[in-house]
Amino acid sequence: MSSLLKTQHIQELIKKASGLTVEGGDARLKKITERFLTDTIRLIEDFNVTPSEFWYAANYLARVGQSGEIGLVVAGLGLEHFLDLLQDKVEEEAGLDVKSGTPRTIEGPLYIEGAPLSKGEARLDQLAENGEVLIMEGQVKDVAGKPVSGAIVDVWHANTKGNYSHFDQSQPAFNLRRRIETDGEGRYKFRSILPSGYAVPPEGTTNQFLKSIGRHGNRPAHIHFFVSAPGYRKLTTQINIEGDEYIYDDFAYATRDGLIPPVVRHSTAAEIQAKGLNEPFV
Ligand code: MBD
Ligand code: FE
Repeated sequence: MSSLLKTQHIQELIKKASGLTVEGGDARLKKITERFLTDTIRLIEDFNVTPSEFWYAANYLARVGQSGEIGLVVAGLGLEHFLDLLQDKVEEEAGLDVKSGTPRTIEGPLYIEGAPLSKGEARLDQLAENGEVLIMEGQVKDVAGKPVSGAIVDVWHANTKGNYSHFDQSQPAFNLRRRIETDGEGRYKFRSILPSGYAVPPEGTTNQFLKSIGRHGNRPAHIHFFVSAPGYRKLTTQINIEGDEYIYDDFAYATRDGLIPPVVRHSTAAEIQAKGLNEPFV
């Protein structure tokens, strides 16, 4: 079959529809629109997409928007992970040291700004939830190994059901979300409960698509971090909890080497108490 895309009429249509034949407007947006239309028309022609398939897809995108799940779809398609790999490459080509530090990985769609801020340490869990006690401590260093005092570690994670406060009405505001300012040696410490893995809403628009292509919408148990300090670029990353069945089968492809720290299990209450941070949030 001959290609409509290659005809003069369609080539002119794409130029006109992209705003390239008129003055004014954003030049970069025009070129991107031209590419978008060219690639979309090529796809429709090559796959013989029918009008009913086309309108089904358009309606699906509208429903994704209405459901508030666009961030989930982007993560599930691996596009958010792709942006990380691209940023690594951009920084490496600019001569920055991207290998010495903690790797970046995706933010995801569930961050909420403005978590309570404290110095040095924090307790994240506000409910008497029957979770395994989690204590994490560390030191923020720059890529040269120098401790960074006064850095902000903004941490957020799911509860034992895989749900995040703000998106889950059964949790109080900012449960399992805190900002911790590192001490004079760049150290931070927090106590919380061990999160469970996340699953996309089973009846949602993301899962509808994932099921249609034979995939699942599960993430391994993980904890998110933004680490920022004046004069440094912000790090967006996560850690995974080792041993999780989805650790190398994350629907959002966020697991990276260097982001699976060892988990040390303590068997007695006394061992946990000795770690401190025993006062619950009030
Ligand atoms: C999450 O908790 C998450 O971290 C990502 C990336 C996508 C969906 C849910
Ligand atoms: Fe998450």
